Order: sequence, then structure tokens, then C-alpha cells
Amino acid sequence: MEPTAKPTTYTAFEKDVISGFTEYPKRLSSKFIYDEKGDKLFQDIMAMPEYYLTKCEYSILQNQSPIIAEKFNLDEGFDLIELGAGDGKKTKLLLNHLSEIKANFRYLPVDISQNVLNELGNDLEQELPEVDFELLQGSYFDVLNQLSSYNQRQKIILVLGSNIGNLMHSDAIDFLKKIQENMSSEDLLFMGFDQKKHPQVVIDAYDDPNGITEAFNKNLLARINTELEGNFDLDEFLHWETYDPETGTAKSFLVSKKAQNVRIERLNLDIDFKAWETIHTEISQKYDDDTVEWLASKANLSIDRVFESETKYYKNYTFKK
Ligand code: AVJ
Repeated sequence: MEPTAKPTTYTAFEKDVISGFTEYPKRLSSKFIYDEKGDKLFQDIMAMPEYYLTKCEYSILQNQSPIIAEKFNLDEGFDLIELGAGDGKKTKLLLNHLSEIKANFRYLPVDISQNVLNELGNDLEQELPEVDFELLQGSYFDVLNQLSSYNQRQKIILVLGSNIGNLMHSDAIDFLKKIQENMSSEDLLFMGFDQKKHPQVVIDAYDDPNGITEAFNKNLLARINTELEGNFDLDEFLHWETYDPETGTAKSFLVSKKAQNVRIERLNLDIDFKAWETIHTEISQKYDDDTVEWLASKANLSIDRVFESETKYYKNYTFKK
């Protein structure tokens, strides 16, 4: 008789854990940090004084919304589509301005998390009851594909927070290309890019003294423990941040403090760590105008305008097809 093989269909997280721990050097993907606890830790990061990115983008939207909106089709109307809307704290500054000038538009926040969207929906009803919105749960590109056939109005696509920084340049170009394919010639892409700056400022933003970023990074191991029955001892790994001022790449690692063996029961996986062996978990790319222009050109987009924070730490760009 044939042995009955147990069907193995792995989730995206499980696949990433298996490949990441079988490859050398070891790695895990930062996109899996964001479960409920990871979302909460990221909120805490955004509130830290060292994490300048959020404050800078907030000030750009607070001070420059009137100029940002100049190229929106205020009369004929437009759809404002936000990829990865989150709590919408920064976007509300733009929504508030658009509502004040009585622009004819609809806000379409896209997020992978229905919880996050429901909260945003409640906030909008309370704070901006006059704004017409529709919550769209899903991955960025499912939704974008639907929307390009959806209607003929101008589309303004927002990607805030320098979220693109988690992608290596080749993946960032693919991301921009997919957006570009869903744009028409009158549409605009508005996107945040964290800039190169004093290396110490970058390091401080990703290595805070209270260990919030450490807990955020280690949430990958915590998730493996709870969801996949792993036995990682979080205290036996340290959070380590590097920044290469030449390439502008900040990198996060978890470093094994000793030789150790970890078991992930649900994956039937045993992992050996040598003393001081690394797990690479995240990149947070920093840019300059030339690099942004190069990425855009590779995706057949061109920079329309640049909006910079007072400190020049952070910039938002509008792009056209
Ligand atoms: C949400 C990707 C923009 O890289 O700055 C914050 C995530 N990681 N602290 C970033 C993050 C560590 C953040 N992004």
C-alpha cells in the first residue's frame, strides 16, 4: 500500500520561514512583522522622537497640501487611492484641505488589514463626515487592477511613509512599473522617499534606546513561536542596525548571541545557529533625487514636482506617466 502523504500547503509566512532559514546567510522578510502586535509596535515607532520619517511627512502634508493639490482635477473630479492607508493620520491633512476647497473627489483607502480599515472608516465618519470614501481590503495590485477599469476620472495614487524603502531597487522598479501600468496620462502618483542624511540620524531612528525597534524586529521570531510552535529564546538574539552611507541602505539584523539550536515544530524544522550568526530581516533604503529619478525612469515615469520637509530629511514626489 502507498504511504498516504499529508498534503502540505504552506502559507506565505511558512514558505518565507522555510526558505529564509535554509538559505545562507539566513533571512526573514520584514513584511511578516505586521501582525496585530507588529502593527501596534509600528504605531509606537512612529511616535518615537527618533523616528523622524512620520513627523517630516506630516509636516509636508500639513504645510504643502494646497500646492500638492494644484494638479488634481478639482472640478471634474478624481479618485484618491491610497495604497497601505494604515491609520490615515497624515492623509487626513490632505483630505481636510480638499474638503475645505470643496473638491469633487472620492477617497479609496486600500489596506491588507480589515481591522485597520474599519478603524479608519470610523475616524473618517467622525472627523470628516463630508468626505465620500470607500474602504478597499486587499493587496495593492488586486485593487489597482480593478480600479483602472473602474471609471474614467483622474486617479491620484498615494503611497506614503517611504514604504518603498523596504524594497531593493530591482523590486522597487517592478513596484513602480505595476503602478505605471495602471495609470493614464492625466493620473498622478504621490509618493514618499526618505532621504540620505547624517548616518547617525538614520541609525538612531532604527535603534532606539527603549528597545521598541528591537521588539518590532524580534516580532518575527515571536510570531514563529506562537503561530508555528517555535522555541526561539528572544533574549539570545540581539537587534543590530547598520547603515551604509554610500548605498543609502539601512539594514536590520537579528544576531545569535551563542551557538544554539531552534526547533519549529509545525514545520518540522531544526535550525542551527553558530555563535554570532545573523538573520537579515529588513532594509530601509534612503534616497537622493538622482536615485529617485533613475528608479522612475526605469518604470517609464517622470518626476513632476518635489516637496521637501524643512530639514530636507524626507521628500514627497509627484510622478506622471
Ligand atoms: C514602514 C517600511 C517605512 O523602514 O522605516 C520602522 C518600517 N522598520 N522601523 C521603515 C520600520 C523599523 C518602516 N517602513
